[in-house]
Amino acid sequence: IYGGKKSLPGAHPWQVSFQIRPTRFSATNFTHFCGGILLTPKLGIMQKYYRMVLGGVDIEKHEVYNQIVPVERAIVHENYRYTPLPVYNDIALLKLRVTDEPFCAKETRFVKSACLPDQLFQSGAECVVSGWGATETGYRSNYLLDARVHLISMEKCKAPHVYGDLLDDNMICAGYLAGGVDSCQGDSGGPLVCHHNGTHYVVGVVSWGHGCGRINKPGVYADVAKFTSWMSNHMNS
Ligand code: 4AZ
Repeated sequence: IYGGKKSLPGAHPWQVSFQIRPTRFSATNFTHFCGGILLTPKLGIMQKYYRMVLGGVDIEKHEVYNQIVPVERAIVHENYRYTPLPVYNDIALLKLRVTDEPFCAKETRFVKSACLPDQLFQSGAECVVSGWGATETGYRSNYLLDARVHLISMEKCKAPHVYGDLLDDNMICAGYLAGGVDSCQGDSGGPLVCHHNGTHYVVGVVSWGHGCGRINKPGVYADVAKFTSWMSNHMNS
């Protein structure tokens, strides 16, 4: 996150840290790979997997509120395509493998599932993006950061000096054309959340962008509203 601040514990209870092992044989030493979003106590969304850590803010610490769950199954969108700029249909569903009854993640003050949008959010809406990705220092953050960003209209984001034809209708831009505040590498898979009448909705999934925080190169997100029927089809099967 560029231009962000340390989040408050419990402020992003649907935020997931997806972690991979550096080597095949090390039992511990998982490291943060990318973000994810808890959709239901049994499902999360993002792009790659191994284990998910829920409820945490400091990924270097074992926090008492952490829930660590392996991934049982991943469903990657059938039209996912990494070019790498742009990334098309950058969305996947991951089923949690929860071994203890009641076989799901436990909803707590620090772990909650996010809501899918049931209405359109207008451009200009103020939303929040969070993650452990790269900051303006060039390094990733061990602490979960968040930043306020605005939804940017397709018309503005499709301008030739912004992203032109790289954008498709399943993407949504957020940030500032002036640069400075943005998501970055390591945040991908994580939530872009907007609130309405006291409810938080996952409007976007961090996906791609030309660098981070650059002028006229805002962050590009998978537009969750365009994938809700794809998600419910695959969640029921
Ligand atoms: C990435 O590589 C990435 N500035 C994520 C977000 C953005 C750029 C790159 C947006 O995961």
